[in-house]
This record gives sequence, structure tokens and C-alpha cells, in this order.
Amino acid sequence: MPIHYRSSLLILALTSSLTLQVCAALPPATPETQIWFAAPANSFTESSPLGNGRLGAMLFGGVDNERIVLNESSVWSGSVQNADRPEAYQVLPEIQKLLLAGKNTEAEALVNANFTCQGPGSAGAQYGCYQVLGNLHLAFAGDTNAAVTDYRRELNLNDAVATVSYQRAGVRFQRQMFASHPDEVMVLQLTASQRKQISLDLSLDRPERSETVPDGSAGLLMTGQLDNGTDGKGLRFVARVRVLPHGGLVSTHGNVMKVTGADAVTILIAAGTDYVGFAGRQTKDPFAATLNDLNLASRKSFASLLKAHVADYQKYFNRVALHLDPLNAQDALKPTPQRILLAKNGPGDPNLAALYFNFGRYLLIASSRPGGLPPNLQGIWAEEVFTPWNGDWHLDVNVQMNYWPAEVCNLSDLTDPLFELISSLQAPGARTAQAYYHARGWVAHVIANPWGFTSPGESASWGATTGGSAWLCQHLWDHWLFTGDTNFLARAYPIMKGAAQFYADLLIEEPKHHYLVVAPANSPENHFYLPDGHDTAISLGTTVHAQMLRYLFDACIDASKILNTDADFRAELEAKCARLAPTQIGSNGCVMEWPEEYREAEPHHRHISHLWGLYPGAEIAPELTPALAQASRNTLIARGDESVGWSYAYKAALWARLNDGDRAWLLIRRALNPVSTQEIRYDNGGGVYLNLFDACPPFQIDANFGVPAAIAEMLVQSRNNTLYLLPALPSAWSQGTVTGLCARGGFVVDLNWQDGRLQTTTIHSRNGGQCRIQYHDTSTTLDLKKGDSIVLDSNLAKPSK
Ligand code: FUC
Repeated sequence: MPIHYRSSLLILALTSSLTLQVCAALPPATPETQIWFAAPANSFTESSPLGNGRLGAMLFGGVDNERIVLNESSVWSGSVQNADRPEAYQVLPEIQKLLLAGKNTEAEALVNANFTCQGPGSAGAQYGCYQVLGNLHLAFAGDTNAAVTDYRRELNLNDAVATVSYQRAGVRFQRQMFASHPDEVMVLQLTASQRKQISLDLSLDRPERSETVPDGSAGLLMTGQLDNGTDGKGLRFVARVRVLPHGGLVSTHGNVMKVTGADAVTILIAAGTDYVGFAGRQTKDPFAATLNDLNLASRKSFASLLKAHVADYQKYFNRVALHLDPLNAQDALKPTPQRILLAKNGPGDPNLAALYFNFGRYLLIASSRPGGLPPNLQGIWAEEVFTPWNGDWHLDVNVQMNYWPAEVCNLSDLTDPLFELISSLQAPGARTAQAYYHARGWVAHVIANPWGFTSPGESASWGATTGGSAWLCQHLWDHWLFTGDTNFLARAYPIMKGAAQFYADLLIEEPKHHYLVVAPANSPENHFYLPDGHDTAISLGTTVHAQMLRYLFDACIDASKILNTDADFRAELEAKCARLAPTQIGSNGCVMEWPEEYREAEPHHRHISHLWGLYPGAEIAPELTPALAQASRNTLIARGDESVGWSYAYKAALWARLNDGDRAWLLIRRALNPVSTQEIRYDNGGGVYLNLFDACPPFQIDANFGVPAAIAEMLVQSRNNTLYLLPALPSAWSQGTVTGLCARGGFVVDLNWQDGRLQTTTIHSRNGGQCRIQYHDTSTTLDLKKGDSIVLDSNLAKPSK
């Protein structure tokens, strides 16, 4: 099919006047804000994602048969369970005694027998899994033998609208779809350049447990009940489709709706479940809620639904803009799959990185809205009933990575779902803390679901890690550092305190240096050889635990001072924090992952948890701890680049923190490696699918968020009251501009550079206060009032007028 790049406006000029009137206001897309294809999707990972935070869709764009995968963020099987082992705490002293005596093998046997969950854990039906809601099928009638020309399927990140258009038998057809947050529906409009050209059958299905019936005379209703793992009566789900034709006839035949000879058709989709949990819609009656959504939306015109959607979406998206010059301006106009291949086979395309950055912001806006559930391993997009790793929230890097771009990319208000999840883990986590550790406070281990699962996983090797709650709390403290919102801190502090209490109780003194260490501990999912050759995962403290605890304890100490509370607890934390094991450098020049120099079982393991203190933590930094920064470089080199999708993103962020833009760019280029859709591996070889979804593989959304965060770290960093400008600019990104990136202290930064050199910088202060700015060896300190915007030249001086 011959495809030529056209701006949206040009395409629209060819379509019906109805569409033209509606869409003329849409902003033109650019190569860095448009993902487009010259053909329909062959699979889920080629289709185009849409989302309003709660409702999701994947548009395939088939010409004769359109399949739209439908999702709703609370479509979760399983139910609340108590998977704690109530007597486990009795074994803790013995485990700790064995670890103190260097008997890790014996300790691990006890951990395996006692510090796992009761029952099958994540393998059980009661743990549940995030599931597809269903599929909407459109089977188009008409001359299916006629040639299709000028096919284009685009997802415009500027306005969050997907458009499919093509020419057939002299008629130009167009489909436009968006997921509206203000109107709680997904909207699909079919138009044609001539009258009476649209005829189709609509149906709604799901791989299991569903029934579809007519919904009055103008719609379909699909309902069903998920398995809860006990009596089979889990969440009830509802999907409703309403068809609003312009001209033509509509009829219902069983569970199929027929539209014949319409000029245009608007299709509204509403969905919900009766999940009443820590967030989400909180309705026991999804039947009524979805009917209400459709009734309200169908009173509005397509134009007004679209207008409200675009305004709502752009409120978030337009806060940041990144432009990186393409390697080749003509190539940048090619369909996205071709761009990905060209970039892989050439020296890489910075503009493709800008597109991926924008896509990450797009996906966060589409999957994380205040009041909703946080994006899971799939975001909100899944086509299966049994999603990989249950589509849950993994707490040993994955859900946190989903939120890495939130603060720095000016989407601070979208962190609310994560904070609701954290808050919801306190009560079950307090029971878990008692059952296994007889400790105060609360703990979350490695996996979590909407049913409050905080127990260890079913295998100690990966599931007994106690770090989940500490890592989650880092996001609470960072939110405060970025926003300075004291009301938020007052709400967050008790949660952080509970987490800190837990670890404070779990610490024991190790005999060699008398440091306080967490025992038992794992370094997420990794293992090592004991001197006797035994392969084990359990140790007496780990580097990542010490780093995360230092962060958490310091945060609680500072917060208690700011809030003027808890002097006694502060004193306890100050004493314990001072005795945590420091991050150590081994004889090989690398950061030690465990307290002893154990032989690594997997030197190229995907997790790099012992560099947590470099990113997302801040205790390692080139200007602060040069020796540890060098050891971190050595560690990254020894670990190697090759890994899964999210690991590339993590390593890119780590290289950014080491001020090495070229290495960070190398990792981002790896993260953009095309991965075949057929390829579902659970190990190395990550990259992207053709729709730019992250391939772990399989599809897993974390790197879609992790890479944008790494890009932001390459352009602006903030720590210890200093703002670093262009700290890790790759030599290949010689020209660019970025606006709206956020820094700790409530500063917003716009900057541009040419020939790799900083030109103009604007610093806007939201809260007022002092701001030290550093660009390579030049620095300046500004005293800013709330609301000030200061422009600086390439020497960080205020330009003379
Ligand atoms: C962690 C990672 C895996 C995968 C899984 C969902 O366990 O180690 O690579 O991303 O989460």
C-alpha cells in the first residue's frame, strides 16, 4: 500500500464534512507525538492503546474486521485471603541465630519452610489475576474485494486520539477513537466521505465466563462473574455498547447488532465491576453505573465529547515538551515499525527516543488517574484471562518503575493511585509483620494485588524479600521533596513511620563490624554461592536493604522534624540509622551486593538492586561519593548491558546518574530494540514491540515508564538542594529543547541546547526558596520567590537586557 505522510489536517480535509467540523481543532501531530502504521495490527502488540485511567482499549484497525480489546482496571479475579503463617515468628530467632553463625544453608531451609505464604500464593486462584474485559468486534459489509489504498492507523499523543483511515471503492473511511476521563466512556466514531456507506455487524465477547445480550434496541450488554478462588462468585463485570447511527438502520439479531447504510456511526462503550476496595469506582452496582455513563454521554455530541476529552488530557500532557532533532528528517516521517528498524540498524534516532518519552507520559495519563487503581504489570492493557505474572503489582522494582517519571515529568498529581495502594497495604501488612516477625508497623514483600496481599511469595528465593514497603515509601518522601506539600507529608508520615517501625524491629547486630542488618534478607531475586559451593539467596543483610533503610529512616527523621512530632521515635531511628551497614566496595572494584564477597551465581542478573542508592536513591553520586560512583560504573560494566526490558531502563537511569550520557543512550537504544511479537520469553533479550509497548519479553509496561524517567535524568537531576542541568547529555543528542521538567524543591525547568552546549534555561519556582544550579563546572545560586521565573544564559547568568 503506498503511504505518504500527511498531517492530520490534510487527512481530515479529505473526509466527510461532519468529521472535518469536529476535528479541525486537533493539533497537528509531529514525528515525536505520533505512532503510526501503514497497516492494521496483526497482534495485540501492534495495536494502539487508549485509556482514561480506568477504561482501556487496543485498536487493531482491521479494514473488514476490526477487533478492539477492552479493559477495565478492576477486572481482577481472586479475593481477600489470609495467607500469613501465624506461627512463623517463632522460627525467626532460630533463623537469625543460624545466619549470625554463618549457616545460611540451614537458615534458608527454615526460611523456605516458614517464611513463605500459606497456600499456593501467586499460583492460586484466590490470589487472582488481572484479566481482559472483552473484545468488541466490528465486521464491515461492503465490497470486500475492492482494493484498499492510503491506509493509515495513527495514535496521536498530542490529543490521545487514535485514527484509522483508508480509501476503498472511491470512498474515504475513517474511524476515530478515544477514552474519555471526564465522560467515563470510550468513544468510537465511524465516518465516510459519501452517504450511506457504513454497514457493519457489532458483537461483544470474552474468552470465558460471559454472556452478551441486546441492551435495549440500540446496544449490547456483556456481563459475567470472575472466579474468586473460593465459591467461584468473584467480581461481577459489565460492558455496555451503545450504537448511535446517523442515518441508516439498526437492528439486533441475538447478540449481534446490525447497522445498515449509515452515513456515520458513533459507538459509546462503558464498563465497570463491583470491586469495592482501596480505590476504583467503588460501586456495588456496575449495571446502573454503566447505564448512567451511557445515558449521560449519549446526550452529548461527538464534538463536545471530544473537546472535553482533549482538554482533560492536554491539561497533563502539555506540561512537558521534549524535542530532539531526528537523525534524518525523512526517516522520522516513516511508519513507526520502520523507524524502529532503521534506528536499530543505524546509529539510533534521538527523535524516536523523544517519541518513546512522550509515549510514556501518554501511558501514565492513560493508566493512572486520581481515585483509580495504579497501573499493574500490564498497565491496564491485557488481552488474556491469565496475564503474565498475574498482571499484579510487583514491589521489587516494577510498580515503582511505573511511577519513576511521575514527579520529574510534571505528573505529580497522577501518583495518587500508588499512594492509595501503599496506604491499603498497611492493615494487612501489620498482620503480616506480626505473624512472621512479631514486629511493629507493617511490611509488604514482593507481590501485591487489589485484595491486600502482603504475605511473602510462595518461594523464599524470590518471595521472602522484605524490601517492598521500604521501596514504596521512597515515593511518598519523594513526592514531598518535589512538591513541598506539608498536608501530604502529614498524611504520608504515619505510613512511612509504620514501615520504619517494622524494619527497626527486624534489625540485628552482625558480629563482624557490629552493623545493624536485616535478617533474613534477599537481594531481589538474586542468589550467590556460599564458600562451600551451596547456591543460596538468603543472607545476613543486603546492600539494598541498608540503602533503602537509610533512605526511609532519614526521611522519617526529617519528616518528624518538619511535622514536629515523635521525638522519641526519631531518636530511635537516628541511633539505628547511624549503625546501618555502609555500601561497600569489593576487591573486584564493584559495589558489593551482599555483606560478604560471595561468588555470584548469575553475574549478569537482570536486577541491579545494590545500586539502588545511586538511583532511585541518592546516597551514591559522583560529586558526593566518587569512589562509590566509580564502583557503580564497574558494577554496571560487570553486569553487562544485555537483559530484559525494564533492566535496560534501570541501567539507563543509573548511567544518567553517573553523568554518562553516551552509556545511557546505548541502554535506551537497547530498550528500543524491536522484539518479535511471537517471542514470549521470560529472560534476556528485551526491547519494544512494534506498537512501542515494552517487551520484557513478554509485554510488561514498566520500561515504558522507566525509559522516560531515565531520559528526564539525563536532562535534569536534583539532589542535595542542587539542580544539575544536562548532566548526561549523549553526544548524539546535539540539539534539543525540553520544557516543564520538575526538580526537588518545587522548581520547574525549561532548557535548550545546541551543539551539545546549554543555551538558555528558565527556572520557575512553585514554592520559593534557594536554588543552586550546576552546569558542568559552572554553578550559581538563586534566591527565588514563589512564582518567580528566572531566565539564565549559557553561563548561568541573568542575561543583561
Ligand atoms: C520481577 C522481574 C522479572 C519480571 C517480573 C514481573 O520479578 O525480576 O523480570 O519483570 O518481576
